[in-house]
Amino acid sequence: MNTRAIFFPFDLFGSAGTRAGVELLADAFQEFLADNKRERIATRARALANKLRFEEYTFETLADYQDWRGQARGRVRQILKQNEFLLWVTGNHLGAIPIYDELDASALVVQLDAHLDIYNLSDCTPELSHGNFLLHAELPLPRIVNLGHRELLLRPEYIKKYYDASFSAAEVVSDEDTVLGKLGALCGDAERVLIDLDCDVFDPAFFPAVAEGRPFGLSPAFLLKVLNVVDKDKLIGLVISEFDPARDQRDRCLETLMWLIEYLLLWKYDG
Ligand SMILES: [Mn+2]
Repeated sequence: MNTRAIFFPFDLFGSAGTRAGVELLADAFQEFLADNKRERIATRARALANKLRFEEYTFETLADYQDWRGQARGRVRQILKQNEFLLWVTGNHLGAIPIYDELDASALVVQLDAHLDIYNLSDCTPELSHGNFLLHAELPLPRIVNLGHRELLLRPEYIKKYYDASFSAAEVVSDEDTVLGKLGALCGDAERVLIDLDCDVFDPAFFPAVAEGRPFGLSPAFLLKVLNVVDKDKLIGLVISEFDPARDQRDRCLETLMWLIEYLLLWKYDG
């Protein structure tokens, strides 16, 4: 199974500045590929040789935004059909909607996000945005489980309309084993699993480089525990969004994401 690493710097309608995060990660990813190619000592990275394909989109002109969602959906559809592993790095979380559009209920999205993107409150725009895009995604939605949200106001019956399950950061912290057990059961029932990481799921102490950080978040290490309960053969992709490098401190958020990407790829290809 090859990996298609796609850098899709979409950041309209929320979190302007995250486009630069995608560009930075694209550079770092290419450096990672070049380093692996150059290395003469046999390292674990040999397992990745000829498996990774890099693609980068640009949004430089108005024309690039014409039918951005349809274009992206087409590309995602091909990749899913070819059974390639999808690494999709996008600007704001709305840049993940083409993937939600293309998945159906046979897939489970493990969504790590401080927000439940179904906001309909008085101060929210009814137009498509990074805070409400699940209301606009094509039906049927994939099954979605949120981990790490800090939502306090939305009512459970409303959340249940869109989410198979949701575990707030407070629930994760209070009873991590139970949450991971339930997550494992949900993954067991799914044919395919995709991890959707909105960087604002992390606590700002670990990850300051997001536009709207929220306190009481998760630690990056929690993600490793999530990977432990996901069946590797069912995992079809990793989506990353909302990395705003202008707010980074000495590149530690960039390093967090690159380490995670490398860890996941080596885990996938080298056990
Ligand atoms: Mn979010």
